[in-house]
Amino acid sequence: MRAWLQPLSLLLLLLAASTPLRAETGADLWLRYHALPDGPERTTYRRELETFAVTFTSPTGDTIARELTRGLTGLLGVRARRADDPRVATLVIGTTASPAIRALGWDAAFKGLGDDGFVIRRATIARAPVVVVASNGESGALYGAFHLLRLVQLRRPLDRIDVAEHPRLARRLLNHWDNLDGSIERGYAGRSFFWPEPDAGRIADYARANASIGINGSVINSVNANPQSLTPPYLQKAAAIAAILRPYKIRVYLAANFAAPRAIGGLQTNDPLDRSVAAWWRAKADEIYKLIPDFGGFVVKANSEGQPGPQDYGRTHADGANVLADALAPHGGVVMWRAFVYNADVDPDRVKRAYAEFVPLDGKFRPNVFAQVKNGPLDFQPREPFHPMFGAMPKTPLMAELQITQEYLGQSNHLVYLAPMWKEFLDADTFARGAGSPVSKVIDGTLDGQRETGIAGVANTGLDANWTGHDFGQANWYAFGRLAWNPDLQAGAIADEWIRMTWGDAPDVVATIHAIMLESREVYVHYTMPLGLHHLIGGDHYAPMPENASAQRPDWTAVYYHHADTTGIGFDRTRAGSKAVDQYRAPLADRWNDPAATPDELLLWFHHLPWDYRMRSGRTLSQEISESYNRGVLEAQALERQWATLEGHVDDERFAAVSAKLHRQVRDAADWRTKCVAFFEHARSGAGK
Ligand code: GCV
Repeated sequence: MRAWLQPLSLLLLLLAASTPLRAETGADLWLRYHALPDGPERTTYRRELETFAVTFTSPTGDTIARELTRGLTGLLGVRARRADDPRVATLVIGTTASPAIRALGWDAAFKGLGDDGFVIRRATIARAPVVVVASNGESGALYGAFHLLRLVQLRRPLDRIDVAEHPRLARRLLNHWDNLDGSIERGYAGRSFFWPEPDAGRIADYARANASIGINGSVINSVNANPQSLTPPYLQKAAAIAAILRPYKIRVYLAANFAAPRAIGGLQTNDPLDRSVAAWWRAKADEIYKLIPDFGGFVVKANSEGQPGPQDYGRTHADGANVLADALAPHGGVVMWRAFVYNADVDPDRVKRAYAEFVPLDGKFRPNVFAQVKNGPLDFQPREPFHPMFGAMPKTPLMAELQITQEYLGQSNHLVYLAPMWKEFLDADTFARGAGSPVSKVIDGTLDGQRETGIAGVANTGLDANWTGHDFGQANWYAFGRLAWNPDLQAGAIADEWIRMTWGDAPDVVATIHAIMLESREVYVHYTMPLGLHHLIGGDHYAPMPENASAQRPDWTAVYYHHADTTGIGFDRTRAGSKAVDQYRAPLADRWNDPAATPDELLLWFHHLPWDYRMRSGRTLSQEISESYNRGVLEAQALERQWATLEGHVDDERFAAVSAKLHRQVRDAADWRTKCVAFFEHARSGAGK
């Protein structure tokens, strides 16, 4: 047997773990591993888990051992020991490569789990009862170990444990919009831990957190990619980052600038059909794989918001994606070609343009190309219908892009739990193959038989002590990982896990925070952009600016979207308007074409309606808008009051930090109401014209 902790550090760990309500910075995320209360439950866990064996020796095996030592020692208040021999352990973590695991005869259980899946069961080894975490691969053993730690954190009994889990999506990625100078586009939690110099300690902790929720890839630079990121000095840094992430089974991906052949390669052109360009990308891929053998691939933002792309040479998105895909294919890499395009020449309605450019290309992309598509057709608004590309490109794997960083949702000042919004998207029925064709089945490949599957979340992490600026931003990182693993999980269940691990499991604490979280997204919608209104902001994407009419382009204004004037309000996307409804399938197209059949939540997304339009509530549209804003403010105040009841029930430091943020949120909500209600009232009455 081997003890991994020195006595002094053990003492400190135990002391720290057992001090209730000590000040906390939030740095430990949901991996706090605070000691369980003394009692029979803890005694049972100690008996079951005190001595563990990992059946394989590798960097990932060592990572698992370190995490179990840390986690079990903290939770059980006794030094967890690593045994070299599974026969003397009470907990065995292994892969099917190990004779001890094979001898269990569980072959049938491993079928279909892949390398990332795992089983957790009880067994008998050397005539003694053991808990076994077993997998086909080391990644599954890692995820299984974290799953077991989660079960103990949640105080689930292990006496009849029988778990078999595997992820529904193969690539579960974070996209970091981190610039090489260390700034972060739409980042609200401090500077980057990747650039300009990798912060090794922070990156290792980041990797732990990601592995604990099954995230297995990181795009480490912004999609607004600096071509320099593909030059040797930056590739060396990427390789250093990859080395830290590798034991946690996280692959590095890079955002590539389509103009790199000219910008850093000295070529005369970036034309994807030019042979020298193809050769340049092949050589670049070879160079990257020499440095990073498990490199995941490229994400590309092309012909979008001023970024270069194949259309600069009269070529299509498929031509552009394929040249990179061909370079990566021999190494097993993929291209994630973003569909965030909105060329005004394609269609007057911005939300229609991606569909118009991409759907005709279905079947023209190489097999290792994803189209990476935001959840909605505009841009991460508080509420959008799902993007009509989901279900419309059966021959192309679609990678869903969600935004964890709260660009349009109060940034790191407002408490908004995003899982309910993501569930709305994942569960939305596309009707692509008739009723029962949800987005989740488009992206997990089951609807159209895709081999490549994935989801990406734009990260909300930075160097702030608590990682995400707002302590509740952590919940969105956590929820993204859990939904990437299984899109069918419920938002409430995910919240409960996170609350218990992050704040404690006292019933009043769990119930209060649960209620706050589950309401928070709808509250935000009510006081900012109710009834399907969208983009009522200015350049900071934070403060209300319904009067915004003078951005560089019309589709960056607010007036382009709300069309508020004396006749009414809303964007007419019906067959009498922009016809965006017809990018959706029956029966959605007909439903959303008719205001009476459109849910209130999406009404002004699809319809321009008179102010006296009679709502389901009996109120006029104009009254309903004011009512939503008023309600939102009252609800925001209620969130603050609910939180206040937790004083003394959670640690003081985080209590105060969240209280301050909620206070600001209430003030901001009132500003939204004042500004928007007055603006729309003026528009209605024609005042100011
Ligand atoms: C990375 C929105 C954001 C931009 C972002 C862009 C994108 O427009 O405001 O900051 O750029 O989306 O997703 O490419």
